[in-house]
Amino acid sequence: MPVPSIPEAAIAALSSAEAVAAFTGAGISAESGVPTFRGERGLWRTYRPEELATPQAFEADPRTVWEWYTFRRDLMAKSNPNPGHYALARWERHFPHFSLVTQNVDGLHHRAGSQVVYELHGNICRSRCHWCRKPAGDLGVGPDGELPHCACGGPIRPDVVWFGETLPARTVDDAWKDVRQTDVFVSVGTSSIVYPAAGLIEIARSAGAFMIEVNPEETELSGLFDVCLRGPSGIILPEVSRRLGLAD
Ligand code: BJW
Ligand code: ZN
Repeated sequence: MPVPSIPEAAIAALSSAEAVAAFTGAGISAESGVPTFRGERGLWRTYRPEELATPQAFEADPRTVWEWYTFRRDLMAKSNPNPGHYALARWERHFPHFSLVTQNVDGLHHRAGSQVVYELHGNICRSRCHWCRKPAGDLGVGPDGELPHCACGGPIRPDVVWFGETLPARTVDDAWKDVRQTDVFVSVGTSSIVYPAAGLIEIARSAGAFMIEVNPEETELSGLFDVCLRGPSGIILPEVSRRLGLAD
């Protein structure tokens, strides 16, 4: 794919920014081989996240929910960060204030070298008790298919945020505070439909940030952005870095 040209307004805004916030979704990991939930190439179309990623689904059929997560854990463990993840890790070292807020549970930002990542929806590698919340390392389904349980008797589950559940309060506080103060807000690879996370886009806009969207497709909230860069983030973000004079 030819490298798209980046509008001067976006480069000017980033060049003069003191504070930059990046907000990422499943699309940034698509080029690492991790399927998105929705959109043209969303592989989980056979599994609707609205049906499986809920406490009700887990309580009714923990085996099926665990099957989905075991499959995804294995896939994510085999995946590697792509140039989009590495570009954002480089931005953390470049901008005086840089905040990385992700909806992703795959840990690829950390593996690309980002030091501080606000993980709004948890992390798929970790497990915890569904009842008492006690951490349970990376415990999953046993070799003979036995479902893991906590000492309290509760079922162990992936430490992610399902529909109807609240996001981690401290992470939300920190991320929301940073976004209210940012000069430039860059949304990457999200369909912008899952709340409260997508609300960050509206908050940044209301706070007067210069708004950049990176996504091959138009999204629900594209109208709130000053510049929409239509293409894969693994190509666009390194090109923005190059225009900013940052070596990879
Ligand atoms: C590329 C690309 C490339 C492709 N480069 N881009 C207000 C209004 C309406 C509803 C609600 C509301 N507030 C709350 C709700 C309910 C609900 C909700 O939002 N529902 C919507 C579906 C309508 N929200 C919740 O329930 C949340 N909790 C909550 O609100 O608590 C308060 C409360 C509690 C109790 C009662 C009442 C209120 C929790 C939401 C948790 C979401 N969890 C999941 C699963 C996480 C675990 C797991 O991974 O299994 O999080 S669902 C799933 O969606 C996952 C994602 O993080 C999230 C967002 O998806 P994302 O990242 O945007 O991915 P996609 O696939 O949608 O989009 C990919 C994009 O990439 C596409 O646009 C492509 O074009 C693009 N792309 N290739 C760049 N190469
Ligand atoms: Zn427990």
